[in-house]
Amino acid sequence: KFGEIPLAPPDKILGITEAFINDSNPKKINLGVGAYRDNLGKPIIFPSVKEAEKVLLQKENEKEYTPIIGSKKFQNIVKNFIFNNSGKDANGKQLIDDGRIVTSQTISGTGSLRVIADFLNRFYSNKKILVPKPTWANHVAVFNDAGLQPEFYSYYETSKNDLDFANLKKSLESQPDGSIVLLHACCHNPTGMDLTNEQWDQVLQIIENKKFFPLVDMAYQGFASGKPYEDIELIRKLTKLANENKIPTFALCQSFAKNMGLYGERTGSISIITPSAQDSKAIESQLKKLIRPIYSSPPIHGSKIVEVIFDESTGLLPQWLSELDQVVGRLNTVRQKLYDNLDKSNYNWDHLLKQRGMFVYTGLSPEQVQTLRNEYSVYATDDGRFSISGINDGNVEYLANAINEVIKK
Ligand code: PLP
Ligand code: TYF
Repeated sequence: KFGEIPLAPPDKILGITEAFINDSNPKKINLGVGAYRDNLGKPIIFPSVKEAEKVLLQKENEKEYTPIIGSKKFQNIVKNFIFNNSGKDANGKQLIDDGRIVTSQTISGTGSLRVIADFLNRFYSNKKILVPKPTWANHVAVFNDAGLQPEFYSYYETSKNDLDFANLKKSLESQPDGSIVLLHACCHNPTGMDLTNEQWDQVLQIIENKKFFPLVDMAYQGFASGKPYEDIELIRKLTKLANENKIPTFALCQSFAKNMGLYGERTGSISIITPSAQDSKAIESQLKKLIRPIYSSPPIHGSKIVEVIFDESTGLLPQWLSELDQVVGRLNTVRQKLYDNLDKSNYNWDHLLKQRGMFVYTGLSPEQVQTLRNEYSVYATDDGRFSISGINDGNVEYLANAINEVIKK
């Protein structure tokens, strides 16, 4: 009955912004949500995106529904962007040419995760999905709601502020064959710590041996190196293994929210690598059947922006890549500035410089995070994750000082 519906707790990440808004301290800093801010603390629209919107304003002459899985043009852009960078990734190209990749536009990365989770729940033999500990909180919520059974594998050792690779391997090896395993492509959320190429090789060997189904989440492509084409080493390894039929199938969730700043446009994709072109036909048809009764078809504005940016005649692709590089450059600068201003006499902060992407995973306790919030109006999630785009020249010293005071207590 409606009168008996219990109150749900606020979202662990988005709830932080609500508390931040209600704080009247002029020095307050929001390090909660992972969305980019410039050096003045303001959200941005990439100039290349604005240009693309101008093109659309002039040329767009319909707002028709796009097909259930998005336009062919968008699908092909995504396939080539991720699996066949400028024709240079022979393995990805082979999979595309062989008709072994089914791509659908989705409602950003979250929608992509939900669609593949629903799909796996419907068609995959195994419901267990292994996720790193820790992982983005919404992963667990999405998989649970889709009827899968998330379970953690070791990933990070908070007491050492470092990856726990030995236990990562052990915990994967102890799992039943055929489980689904979630991998963060780069800029692991929340820790910012990724596996090295050699470590990926070892993990992929376990995945091959145990016949796991890899599900890759790539929300931060470009944020590790500043260059999207350099951040897809894991995908390159997987496409090679798929061609060799060692890991014949996997799926990839991708989003333009962060790297093109299209957060609210909800523009992303799911790609499923299948054993054969014939399987692709069936899988694509089932994907349509699954999506149609949920939201029928995806929104078009964001995907049209992507289409214009990738249209060579506009010249916007190199512009976007250079703007993305600048965004990542600023994040690296504030990461370094925060590090420089932290008191290292009694506390080791070196892990901050090993982490990549939008976050630093400080290792501060929930109590210390609370103190930062209550006494300094510094808002971060309870796990000690700081979204560093909230840091800028105007507040980095205040922030570092607040942290220095809190760890003295
Ligand atoms: N996956 C991870 C790890 C994320 O951090 C995010 C967003 O923060 C997403 C997926 C999905 O984001 P969106 O739905 O905005 O594309
Ligand atoms: O900061 C994070 O990890 C994310 C960001 O619809 C986010 O939770 C916020 C809203 C949304 C998707 C992702």
